[in-house]
This record gives sequence, structure tokens and C-alpha cells, in this order.
Amino acid sequence: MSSGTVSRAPVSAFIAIGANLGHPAETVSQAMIEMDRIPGVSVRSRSSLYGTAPIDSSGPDYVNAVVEVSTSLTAPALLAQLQTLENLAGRARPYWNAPRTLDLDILLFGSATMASETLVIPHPRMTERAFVLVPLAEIAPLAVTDAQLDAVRTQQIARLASTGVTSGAY
Ligand code: A4P
Ligand code: MG
Repeated sequence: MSSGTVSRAPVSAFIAIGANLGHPAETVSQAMIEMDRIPGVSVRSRSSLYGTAPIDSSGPDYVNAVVEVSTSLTAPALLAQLQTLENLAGRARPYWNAPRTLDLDILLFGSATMASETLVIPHPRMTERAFVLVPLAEIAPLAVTDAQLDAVRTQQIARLASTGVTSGAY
């Protein structure tokens, strides 16, 4: 096993989910279930699903959501697991910001900050995007400021009826 695969104490991390090809709502809901099945990862809270207009991207509207997980994995190990889920969902990468069947981005990883070639935390574009800030604010109100939400208020986002995942917490 590579070095640093497992850390000692569980960390709370927030993961953004996005999809705009195939069956996006089903894919996003299924991704929440699959994340919870990753050894060392427990999904603690799920936002609603949101329909969002593409930002710096093309194709149909996206479905976006954010989940909070508790994880004993390191951030790079978590990213590797999330990329496996993206690939299982048929993710292709023909060009940057291409439409996608599933995109899983780590927004926050405890209080960690890091910037390697493969992983930047906090996610560098998270505060520019309503499709991240609105679902994040739903499950973690203290993680998002009113000023940040105000700055993205012109971006189209609409809460969808149901996550398709049954849980009583929200
Ligand atoms: N990477 C670096 N930091 C991270 C991180 N914190 N989490 C690296 C995840 N990955 C991170 O990502 C490219 C590389 O970023 C990875 O190999 C990883 O090592 P990718 O998912 O393969 O490619 P991408 O999708 O082109 O990049 P990224 O960063 O996911 O794109 P963005 O900037 O997040 O934008 N509009 C709407 N409405 N909804 C969306 O969900 N998404 C995007 C993607 C654009 N417009 C959108 C949406
Ligand atoms: Mg990504």
C-alpha cells in the first residue's frame, strides 16, 4: 500500500457532485450511495439535488449536490477513490470542462490546505460557483458567507424535488 493511505483520526470533508450527461439525477443519487460504500468513508449529510445552468462549460443543464463525509482516508487516497467512481460512471475527459457523466471534487478536507499538482484544497473555484455554494450552505451554513452567496446570485440554480435517497435528516 502506498504511503499515507490511511490517516489516524476521521476528518470531515465536503465533496461536490456534478453531472450533465446520461441520467444526471440518478447518477448523482447513486454516487452518494457509492461514496458511502468506500472503505473508510461514511456519508454524514446530503444536500438536495439542484438543477444548474452550465458555468464555463457546455451541454445540458447540470444536476449538482454536495455531501459531507467522515473519512479516515488521506485526501489523496479519497481523491483516488472518487476518481474510481467517476470512471465507473463512464467519465470521459475529451477536454477541460467537457460535459460529464460524473464529476466528484473535494471542496474541503477538515481544516487542511494543500496544493499539489493533482490536488488543491480548498477547491480553488468553489467560491465562484452557486452550484457549489448553495448546496454547501444547505448542509453546512457556517461554511458559506452571505457575501459569497450574494456574489453568485445571478447564476441559475433551482432545487429539485428529491434526492432520490431516503434519509430523514433534511
Ligand atoms: N484536482 C485538483 N484539486 C482537486 C480537488 N480538490 N478535487 C485535480 C478533485 N480534483 C482535483 O479534474 C482534473 C484534475 O483536477 C484531477 O485529475 C485532479 O487531480 P477533472 O474532474 O478530471 O477535470 P475537470 O472536470 O475538467 O476539472 P474540474 O476541476 O472538476 O472542473 P471544475 O472547475 O470543477 O468545473 N457548471 C455547472 N452548472 N455544474 C458543474 O458541476 N462543473 C464544471 C467543472 C464546470 N461547469 C459546471 C460544473
Ligand atoms: Mg473534477
